[in-house]
Amino acid sequence: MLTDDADTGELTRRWHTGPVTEATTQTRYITCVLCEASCGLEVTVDGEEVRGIRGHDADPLSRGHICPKAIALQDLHTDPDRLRTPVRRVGAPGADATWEPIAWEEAFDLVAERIVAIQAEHGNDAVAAYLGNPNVHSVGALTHGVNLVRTIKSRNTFSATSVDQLPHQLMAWALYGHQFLLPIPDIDRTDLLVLFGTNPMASNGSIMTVPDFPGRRRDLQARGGRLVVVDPRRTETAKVADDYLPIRPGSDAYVLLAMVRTILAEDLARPADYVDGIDAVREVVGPFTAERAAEASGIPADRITDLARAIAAAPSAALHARMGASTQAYGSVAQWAAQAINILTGNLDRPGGTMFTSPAIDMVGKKLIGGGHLGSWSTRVRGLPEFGSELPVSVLAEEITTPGDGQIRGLVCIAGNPVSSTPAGSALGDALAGLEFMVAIDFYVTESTRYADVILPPTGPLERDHYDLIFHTLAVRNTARWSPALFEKPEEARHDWEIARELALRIIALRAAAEAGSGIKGAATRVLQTVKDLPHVVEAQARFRTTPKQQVDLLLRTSGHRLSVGKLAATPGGVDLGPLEPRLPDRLATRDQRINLATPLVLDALPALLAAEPVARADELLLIGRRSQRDNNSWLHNLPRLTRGKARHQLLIHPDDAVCRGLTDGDRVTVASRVAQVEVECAVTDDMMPGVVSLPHGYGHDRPGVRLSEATQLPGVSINDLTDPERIESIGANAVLNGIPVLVSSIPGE
Ligand SMILES: Nc1nc2c(c(=O)[nH]1)N[C@H]1C(S)=C(S)[C@@H](COP(=O)(O)OP(=O)(O)OC[C@H]3O[C@@H](n4cnc5c(=O)[nH]c(N)nc54)[C@H](O)[C@@H]3O)O[C@H]1N2
Ligand SMILES: Nc1nc2c(c(=O)[nH]1)N[C@H]1C(S)=C(S)[C@@H](COP(=O)(O)OP(=O)(O)OC[C@H]3O[C@@H](n4cnc5c(=O)[nH]c(N)nc54)[C@H](O)[C@@H]3O)O[C@H]1N2
Ligand code: SF4
Ligand SMILES: [Mo]
Repeated sequence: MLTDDADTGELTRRWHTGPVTEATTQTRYITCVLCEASCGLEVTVDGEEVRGIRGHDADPLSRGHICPKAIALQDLHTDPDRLRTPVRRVGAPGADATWEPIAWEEAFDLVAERIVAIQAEHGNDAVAAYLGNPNVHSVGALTHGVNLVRTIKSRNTFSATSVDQLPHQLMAWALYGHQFLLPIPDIDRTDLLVLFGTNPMASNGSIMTVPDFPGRRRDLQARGGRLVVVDPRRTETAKVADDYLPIRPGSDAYVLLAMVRTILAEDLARPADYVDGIDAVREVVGPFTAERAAEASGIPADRITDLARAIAAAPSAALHARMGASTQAYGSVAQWAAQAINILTGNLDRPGGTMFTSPAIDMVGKKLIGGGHLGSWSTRVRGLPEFGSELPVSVLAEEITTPGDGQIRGLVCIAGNPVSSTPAGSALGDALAGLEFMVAIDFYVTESTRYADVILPPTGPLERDHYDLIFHTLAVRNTARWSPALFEKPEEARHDWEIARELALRIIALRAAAEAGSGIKGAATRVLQTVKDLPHVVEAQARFRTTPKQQVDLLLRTSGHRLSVGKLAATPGGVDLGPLEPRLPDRLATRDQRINLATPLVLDALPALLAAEPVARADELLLIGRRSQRDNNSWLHNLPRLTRGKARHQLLIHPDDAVCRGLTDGDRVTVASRVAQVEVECAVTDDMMPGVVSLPHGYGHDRPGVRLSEATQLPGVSINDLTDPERIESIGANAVLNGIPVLVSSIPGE
């Protein structure tokens, strides 16, 4: 039953359940969709109430693992801040705005009409789309949301990829022929795991779906294997490693290239016979000596060469460079070199090395994801390249504010919070305020969605079916798991995919009517009725009306594994398809099914890297981000189960850097970058490398108009107010989010 919630006014409605009349306790098995680990959960429900959430011990992938975020799924389900009906903003964005509930049909009509009207007047590129991270965690967003974006037909399509893993995809495309041929560390069998710029003890892994990293790490060490961590902060993962090497932010490319050089110079390379270009690589890495790397990174030269030798000598080794190594000026070079080390030492495609998965639904083999292309078009203002049909999100603000042909005037923001997640977020917010129209598909009024004219809230994670199309492809073990909706959705609610379907069909209908010059007028719903028999409208309806469940079922049935949704649903925890298996060279998507290591894109970037100067002046520190196990990017910061406990928003600073600025633990400081300045408390800790400070990513909810009733429980500022959209990665234009030069100073009188 849906009733108005008196406490939260017109903004939200709360789902009240009736009294439980009989003992209805049931145990159900679902997938946690909050992070890449994709843990299997065992949930006890009583009617519509969650009684308990624990890890599912018999799950072949996650083996009983769970973290605090999954426990908080029940808070998310009942969260009074969560929107349950579409709302329309009344008044300018900000503290005084009010949000008025509107009916779904009215909302769909309004949104479709505005998108089509802006595109009719200014061209398709005038409406942009931004897709945030949770899209990859929702099967309906992948089956239907992506098609909605295609329907919008705008070159101005952006996503969280360009503040995250773009260099991985770019190098997978360049080396293996497909942006999603991403080798995964075979953690369960490796003898040596080397991690650059990733903190799986908190993040639970990335581009490595590795539920229970803590347990798998213990197993690794118990069988005599070693873990090495390279990171500017002594992270939770560094603390459990056998070896920890502090590295100056932004210098990974030098270190990794020096390791490539050592392997080649000392004749340690044992690549497979389908690898070409080694002589060319030997030549170009010549100047990237361990001494040069030591100067840039602060890691002693002998430690760098020793690490390279250790990888070459180990029976098996997997080097994985992730978030911290990607979001830097030479992130693609770093990713290339990481791949090169695995390839050259014979660790690519061998048990215990890095391997390609064999997912039941093979998104690559079935061509469900495009292979990738670079620079087929460029951004209007700065001329930065597209990759895989997306533009780098660092240009979003300038593309909105710079007048001229192709200027962005409308935005469709799907499961994203770019004000919090992308460089110079506050400035982007100012730009969003100037849009003619913005729609958000989201269930919160956030730093970003507060600028929307209309917010369309989809069902939450406990109310929808799920099959992990992406993370089965990136997992450390081959399994297949169907996750049925835990609760029926309320009748009035809409799934992500239903919202995408309704918008797309209306947009198609309005365009069809305009093209037919029929003069058909009226609300989009009525226009859709009128044109529904036109052939391409019939085709679109068929495409959008197939449910995600039907699509997954078809894909499973044709997978060659004799699977179906029904079969998986009857197997709680899913089906185990075994450990990763060697797949090369057959799996390669390159034209000649060989790997050309001498990637021209990378080779061409090396002279600039060699000549690069340090980015920070003597009085500046380098700012990096961090994640806590109890955070999830920019959301869930209002859920009681995750916001209790010790403060974790502070600027972390090394004691030497604190002393010379007259700072003591807990002082308030200003942190100033080229683009902005913020004030925040500091915490003094020798976990930080000297010269480096850290703020968590996804904080700073205290902004006018954000509607999170508990937001004050998590204070803090947004690191992305300080990051700089002018700092971009040299090949693919990924955002540089780490290693930002900042001035840190005490606040006089405090
Ligand atoms: N400085 C710095 N910046 C960073 C990072 C960093 O480490 N440092 N990390 C980067 C990374 S890796 C990422 S992935 C990005 C994330 O950046 P974004 O993807 O832009 O932001 P999220 O915080 O994931 O916001 C997700 C939004 O989706 C909504 N949402 C959640 N679930 C659903 C759903 O099922 N459907 C819909 N429609 N909406 C939903 C939430 O309410 C929230 O508003 O941030 C990046 N930015
Ligand atoms: N609890 C939790 N889990 C999450 C998320 C979350 O927000 N919270 N977000 C999810 C998402 S979207 C993603 S993409 C993954 C990311 O998962 P990870 O890749 O593990 O990302 P982070 O935890 O941000 O770790 C990045 C590390 O890089 C380090 N670093 C910063 N700069 C540099 C540098 O220049 N060089 C090197 N070598 N290291 C550097 C940082 O100190 C940090 O420890 O986590 C996912 N899981
Ligand atoms: S590790 Fe990730 S997938 Fe597993 S329970 Fe925690 S949030 Fe969910
Ligand atoms: Mo991410």
